[in-house]
Amino acid sequence: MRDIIVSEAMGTLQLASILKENNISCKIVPFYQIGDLSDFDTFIKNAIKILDESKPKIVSFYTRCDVYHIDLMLARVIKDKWPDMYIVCGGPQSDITSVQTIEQISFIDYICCGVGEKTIYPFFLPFWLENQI
Ligand code: B12
Repeated sequence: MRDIIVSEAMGTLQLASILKENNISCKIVPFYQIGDLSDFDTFIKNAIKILDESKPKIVSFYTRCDVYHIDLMLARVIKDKWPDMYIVCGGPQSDITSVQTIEQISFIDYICCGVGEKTIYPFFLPFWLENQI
């Protein structure tokens, strides 16, 4: 837990705690827990294994310029394997490239711009309810 607090973006932690307070389950998976990015094939295999175990309705990326290419490569693999899984981006990089990303990258379903504290619960609730039925 301490590792996640030290390494994970504060924005992600804030949003996860809002979901938790509202009884919507979510899991934060930092890239370093998935694997070593220099061995990308294993990194992808590990990511698929993690997602296969939990089968989330939504995968959300906190995007930053230094890792946006990784987010997008992983998102493409996820969408190919699970077309019904929604892929969402938030954070500074998708914020500034929101129009270009949505226009050019078909496997990104939503981009949440700006701060997310007021958006996260109303945005996630319908997906959560759909999953409960
Ligand atoms: C604090 C900070 C850091 C801290 C991070 C501490 C931490 N654990 O979070 C430190 C010093 C470690 C850091 C390092 C780096 N940083 Co920095 N950092 C910032 C800073 C000043 C504030 C970020 C912040 O916490 N904001 C407050 C939170 C609450 O807002 P937020 O992050 O935007 O998150 C909100 C939204 O994005 C949205 N959101 C996000 N995801 C989602 C998902 C959904 C579904 C929804 C609805 C909403 C949503 O909701 C969140 C909560 O409101 C910003 C500049 C700025 N003023 O924003 C730069 C900034 C984010 N950093 C930046 C960069 C480049 C880096 C480094 C890569 C620099 C480097 N070369 O090493 C490293 C990366 C380190 C790493 N691997 O994590 C850039 C990113 C630019 C970009 N286009 O991506 C920024 C924007 C600075 C800049 N103007 O260049 N950084």
